[in-house]
Amino acid sequence: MAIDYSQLIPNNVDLSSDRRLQRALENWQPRFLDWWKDMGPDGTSAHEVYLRTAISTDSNGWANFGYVKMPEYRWGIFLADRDPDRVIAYGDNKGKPVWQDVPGELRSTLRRLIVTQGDTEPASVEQQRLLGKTAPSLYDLRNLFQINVEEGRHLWAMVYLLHAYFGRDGREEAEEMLVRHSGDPDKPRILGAFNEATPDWLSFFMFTYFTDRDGKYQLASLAESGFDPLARSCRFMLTEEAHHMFVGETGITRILQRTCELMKEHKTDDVRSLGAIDLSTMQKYLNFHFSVSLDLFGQEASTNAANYYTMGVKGRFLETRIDDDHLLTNAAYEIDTAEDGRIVKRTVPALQALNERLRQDYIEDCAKGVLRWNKAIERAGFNFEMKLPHRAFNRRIGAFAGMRISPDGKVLSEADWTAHEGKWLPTDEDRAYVTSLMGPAITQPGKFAHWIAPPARGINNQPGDFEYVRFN
Ligand code: BYC
Repeated sequence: MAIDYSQLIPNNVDLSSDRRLQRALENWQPRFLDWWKDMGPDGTSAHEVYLRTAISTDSNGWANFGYVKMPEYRWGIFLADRDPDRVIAYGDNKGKPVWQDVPGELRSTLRRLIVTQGDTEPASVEQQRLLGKTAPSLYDLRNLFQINVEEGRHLWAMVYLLHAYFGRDGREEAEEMLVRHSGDPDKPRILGAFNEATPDWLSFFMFTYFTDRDGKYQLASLAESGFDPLARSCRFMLTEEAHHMFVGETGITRILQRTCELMKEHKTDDVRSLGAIDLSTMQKYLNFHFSVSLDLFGQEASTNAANYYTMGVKGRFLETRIDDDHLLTNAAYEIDTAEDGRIVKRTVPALQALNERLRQDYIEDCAKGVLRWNKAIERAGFNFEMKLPHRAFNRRIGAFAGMRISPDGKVLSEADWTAHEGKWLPTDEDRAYVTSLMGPAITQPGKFAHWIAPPARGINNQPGDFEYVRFN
């Protein structure tokens, strides 16, 4: 269905046919805009940004480029097209038609998942609020803003579901989305990674590589939901997520390229003296963002995850492409877990291991980008390998929470950990150094900060000196 842009809230859900719902969402809209003004990208209301806006949800329509003032971005409600033959692919309800409404017994479970998902979206916008002040180029500034408006739209996607299917409770949850704030000591965001700061562009690229990728895996699992409106919302959100991860992967590649260039030119590893980011600092940031993102998958053995699956609420990554019985009642899965202070392998019922299985899919996906980063370092003629740390490293959720574990997976005493922590995770000094590189935003078209290489190509094939953002 085409998106109707003539409405106050653009949508492809025929919103005007349900006046109550339309009014409720039109009431929420000004509160969203106030939140965007207060908590969204700082001082940007007059900028005109070369943004991609969806005009329909098919492959031709979702990437339409043009200049937009961000507060005038048409945030709306876009669901992927309905497949009338879709059936639940797994669990006790396998083979039954998907639900177009919320089954009563699944109401609180679904609400909770939708709220958890929705909460991350505005959280990330809040985390990135100040980054525009230090953008390394107009190209990067534009990408930041593109991500910000799309995360705003992803919040709309979840708020629509809450309003349309969860009555008064849903409306209350939608209000709370704008009341919790990232890092707020009294009203924090729900999941840990979304309360960490994103104070600099190295953190931003790591976040979009690692944390947005958790988004990909969680959204893909929810795209398998038997609750069809949720599945269709997530399917469309996934099309946008790919660009966010691209920004992360290429951002890191460009920093690595610049660092290697300077190492080569000056025949030294000490690129800090040359105003660039050294490889070991990049590894520490990687360790931090990877481990914090691993926590987002929940417990290694989880009865919640088993229940979501059995009930047909949340599936596995690409569920329909997996060749098994999609019931998993007799299947087993080996997980890493902790016992008596040691890391051990245990075989558990596969249903309980679904969070861990998704985490494993995610880790394998993360490793692909690391391989490409290492190729870039190797091509530049250096012998340094970026590595993903062990899954138990620096965890706060799950079996390894509270344990001290090195990046190569050795259990350490507190003293050993303290002695080495500064080699593995960014220290205050590292953070201060990276922050010191973040100068005032570079706003001249085609110019880049000293510590990052230009991208291989422009957005929508625009030339290198394209004016991605116009300041008014
Ligand atoms: N932090 O049985 P478990 C994105 C709690 S990112 C705090 O494992 P379950 C994006 C848990 O709530 C994707 N608490 O739980 C990226 C439970 O509490 P109760 C976001 C945590 O239910 C970048 C208890 O521990 N989407 O889109 O399997 C930019 C037991 O654990 C955490 C989703 O997360 C944690 N990390 O939870 C913008 C999808 N982990 O019941 C956006 C929706 C667990 O004991 N959420 N707990 O009080 C879910 O699917 C699930 O809630 C979880 C795992 C994956 C979070």
